[in-house]
Amino acid sequence: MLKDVVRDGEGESVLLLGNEAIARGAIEAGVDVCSAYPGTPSSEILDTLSDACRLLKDRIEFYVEYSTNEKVALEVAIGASLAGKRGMACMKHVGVNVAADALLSFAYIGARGGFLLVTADDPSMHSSQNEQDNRWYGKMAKLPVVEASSVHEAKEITKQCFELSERFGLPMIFRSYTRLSHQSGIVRLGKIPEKRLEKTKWVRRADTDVVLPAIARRLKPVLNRKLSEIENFFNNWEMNWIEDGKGKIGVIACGLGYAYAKDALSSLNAKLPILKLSSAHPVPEKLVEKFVSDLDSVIVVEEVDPFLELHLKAMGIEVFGKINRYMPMDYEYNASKVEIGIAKALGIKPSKNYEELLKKSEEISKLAPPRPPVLCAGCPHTAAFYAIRKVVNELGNACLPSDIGCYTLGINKPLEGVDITICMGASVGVSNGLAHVLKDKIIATIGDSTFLHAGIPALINAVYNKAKFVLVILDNSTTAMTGHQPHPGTGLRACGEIGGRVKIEEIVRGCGVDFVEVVNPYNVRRIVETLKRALAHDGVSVIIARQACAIIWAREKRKKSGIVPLRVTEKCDLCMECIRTFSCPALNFDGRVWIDPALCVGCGVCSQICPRGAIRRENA
Ligand SMILES: Cc1ncc(C[n+]2csc(CCOP(=O)(O)OP(=O)(O)O)c2C)c(N)n1
Repeated sequence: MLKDVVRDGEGESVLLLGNEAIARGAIEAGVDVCSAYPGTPSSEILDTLSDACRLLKDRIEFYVEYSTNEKVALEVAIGASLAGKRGMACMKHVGVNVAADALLSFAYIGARGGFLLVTADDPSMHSSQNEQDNRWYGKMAKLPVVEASSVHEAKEITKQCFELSERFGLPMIFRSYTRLSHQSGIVRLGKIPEKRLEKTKWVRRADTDVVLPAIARRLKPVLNRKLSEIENFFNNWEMNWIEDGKGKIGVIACGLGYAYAKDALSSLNAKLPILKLSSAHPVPEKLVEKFVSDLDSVIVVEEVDPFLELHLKAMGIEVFGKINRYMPMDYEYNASKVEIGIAKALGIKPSKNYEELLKKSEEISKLAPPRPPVLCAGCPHTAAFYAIRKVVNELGNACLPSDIGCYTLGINKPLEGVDITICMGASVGVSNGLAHVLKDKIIATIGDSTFLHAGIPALINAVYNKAKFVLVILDNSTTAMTGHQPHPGTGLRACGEIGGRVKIEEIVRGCGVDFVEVVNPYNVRRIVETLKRALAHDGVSVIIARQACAIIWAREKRKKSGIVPLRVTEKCDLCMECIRTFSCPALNFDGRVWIDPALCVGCGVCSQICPRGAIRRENA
């Protein structure tokens, strides 16, 4: 909990969320600048630091910001490092794709003040569009990647990363994942240093900081040298260790894989030798050689890709891993999956009949009614998608590219407002391509945070290359999906101060779009009519559907005037139009149609949809 993150209790043990532990590690390291673009499972790191910087300001001063996207976040932390300060940028795994351009070149320059990139991977894709393993970025960028096997280690390793970064002149990458970021564990607190964020004097070092080809050519071997220096260090790092055991087969486990392997070995009652690694890249080869010197083969426990496994194979070590199907190639691990893999490699039976257990659990889960995630009651995105669907039904067909955010749930029946989702900003980019080859009309949707993150260049492209489509910016004035973080359109900042507010309509006009209209999606007739005019416009047209996120809006309303829910009157003749076409979760049917007053936020959209005029405000 936050109170424990900011606790001044050196040596005390507290229960922290993995992401809180990472935040605490950065605080104990005396971080100067922290930046992030939110994304599950990384978001709570900066959310925590955003609160902590206010609570700790009399003791330790550090700067915190939500950046417009991950590339900017990374560059903010790079700026701090180049000025000799400690910088940390946090993002989810796919965020590193956005930031990669800066990362791969900054690696050549190297860190001055300690630099840490935290990437939170999402094995099993609990809330992500892919399952990429960001250790490959370490290999590609020639940067160290470290992992933790527990929440306490996450704190300790985060803290150490800043020192290691300064000692070796290397930007460090800490790879977390959902099960580490979102688990709670005991953490022994260290000291919170006392420090001010003093401004420093710029020292020009253009011979390393300007990566012109001639300079980059000179820096490349320097980077390789630094990487082998840190590999030497990792051979003796206290976060990597060997545990003795019996037999000729050992286990090499990386990060959280170590925790799974320990559980699995204990269930199997097998005392195999273990090499626990927290340095995923570079692989400390001398330590590995020492470990395998008495062994015939090793079982590798790592998530997601056979990253270590390939390296070990290249070292000539016989491996039981993913490639030869002892360990699963897809999805996250757990203790039983690892136990099954280890048992297979050892030629013994697992401690339980997991196949039977799995079959039983599948049967049991079939008994539970399916409960797919839905847009909230009163969500303005539902109203916008309702209007889009109405217009599309009149057209007969249309293509509906969309983007990533709460609104991706518009994919479901009856709205069916999402035909394509790829990555943040792609709705606009893909519409550009579709516009040149499709007969059908195109109505794209994108959230406000996503538009500011990655939608703008593609919109400029549409103006420049005359791509004709309608873009609806679903502006709920927050980054709802990841926990209501503010963004430049809201003007609020992570440090709690008011910032400069960027107006989306002004950006859109500035991009050269001449059809720009702001509508409230709760006004169904108006948004339908605007969509029709936008479709008739010759060129790209933008509608900003602006209405605050229902959660925030309803919270405010409850505090002020209170919510007056809607109710279904006796005029209802069970035509079912509201349930069939609008599907607000507050609407219910059990022989009669009724509205759950506990869920209704009083947006009134259902009353506009009802063809019989049977839905009215409670007090009307
Ligand atoms: C590159 C990248 N960074 C972060 C995320 C996590 N993420 C998914 S959607 C989203 C933003 C959602 O905000 P907005 O576009 O305003 O839509 P809302 O959820 O508020 O409807 C974020 C940060 C991601 N999927 N990809």
